[in-house]
Amino acid sequence: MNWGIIDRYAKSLIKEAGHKIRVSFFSHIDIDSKAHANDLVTNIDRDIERFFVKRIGRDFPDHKILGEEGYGSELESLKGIVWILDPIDGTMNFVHQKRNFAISLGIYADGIGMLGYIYDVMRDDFYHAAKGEGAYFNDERLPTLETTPLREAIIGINASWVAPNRYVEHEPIIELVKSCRGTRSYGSAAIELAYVSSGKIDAYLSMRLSPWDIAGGMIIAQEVGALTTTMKGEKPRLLGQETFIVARPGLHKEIMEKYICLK
Ligand code: 2AM
Ligand code: CA
Repeated sequence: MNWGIIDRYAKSLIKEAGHKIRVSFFSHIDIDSKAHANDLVTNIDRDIERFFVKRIGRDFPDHKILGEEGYGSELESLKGIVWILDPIDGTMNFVHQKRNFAISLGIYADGIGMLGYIYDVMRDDFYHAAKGEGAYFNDERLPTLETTPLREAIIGINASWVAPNRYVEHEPIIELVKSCRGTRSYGSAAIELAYVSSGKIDAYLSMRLSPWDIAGGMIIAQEVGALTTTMKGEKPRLLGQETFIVARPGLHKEIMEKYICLK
């Protein structure tokens, strides 16, 4: 397998898709909801996923695609080469803000992350990594992350996990929020993973993420030495919704040991 060719191909496909998304703001955007009223999807999410599926199907017919909008393959395992795609991660931001969303793509070979991409479309910021070859922010090599104590850390967390919820005991999370330097919530798991990998925040946690939210970002995170696990401390399986945490190495342990109590 020539990963260099696939890497160049994927980068140019993502840039082309980003251009399509920016142009879409000049046309009418249809907004629907999926599982519930605030779970948004638009015709652009669907068009962009179809664009990837068509191109990859034409040029790499033996590769499989797992995409949020369901135009790819039905997968029961990650055998073979699988492109895990979120055409727009942060659809609510796409609809309400016209910024703060990303294209997220991870390319896996028999479940092993080989190439990871997060493209912050409106900022034209591109985060990418190849297994064993380091991670990059645009053309800049990202340094290996060192640990930060919680009291000096910025934590990416959605406020819904600080309120009573069905996944995690919220009192320890209140303590977590009080013990860190500050919190942020960007509304795109992919962007938060990119921000942890590039040192803009120090950890990100969520109780319910899908494979396409994290597949690209996990490969980038791994290359800079960030730890990515479920809240049980296991490797994410990337085949269904899971809890998720990414953090600088020592900070991951500190948060998991002191503040995470799953229900
Ligand atoms: P999306 O925009 O592609 O749906 C927002 O906090 C983050 O969580 C986004 O990355 C968003 O991805 C994701 N997200 C929102 N609702 C979700 C759900 N029901 N299941 C999994 N991920 C979700
Ligand atoms: Ca999405």
